[in-house]
Amino acid sequence: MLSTKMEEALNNQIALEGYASFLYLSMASWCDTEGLDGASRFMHRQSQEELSHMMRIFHYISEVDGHPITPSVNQPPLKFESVRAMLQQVYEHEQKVTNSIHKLVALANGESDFTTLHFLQWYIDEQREEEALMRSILDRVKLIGEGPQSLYYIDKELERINEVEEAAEAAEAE
Ligand code: OFO
Repeated sequence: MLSTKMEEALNNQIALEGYASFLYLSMASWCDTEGLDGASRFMHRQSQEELSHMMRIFHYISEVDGHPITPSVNQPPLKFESVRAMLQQVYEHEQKVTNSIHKLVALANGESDFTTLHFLQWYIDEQREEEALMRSILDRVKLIGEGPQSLYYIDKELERINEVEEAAEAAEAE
């Protein structure tokens, strides 16, 4: 059984994960209009992942007899200054999500809610991986630089990451 405070905090996390999904979907759409197919596919994948993070919490709240709340949709930005600025924004959003997960962990700990504490472990690992991935992408984007041809190489790099992630997922499913 969740405390009212824990239920509310988990519902806020649902909204944050949901917004991340919509933000990344909007980024995927912008990349597509810019002809950046690799970046668009990458952001579509990120958007789907966030949706699954949202649903994981949604089902958890139901499972422990709480009431998961479907969040309202906030309009994310439609355009982005550059691919680099967009990726930086993703990284910052991931840091915000990590902070929020850590606050949930602290709350669960303080309430001795060991079931939720255990449930949140998955998110701690996921956020560590996401932040590391985004940091490594940003490092590579910085190395490639901002010249006129750089967009081509950034897009190719993101396509390569898509392929690596897809291969990892396929291996996991076997
Ligand atoms: Fe679910 O916030 Fe990123 O991974």
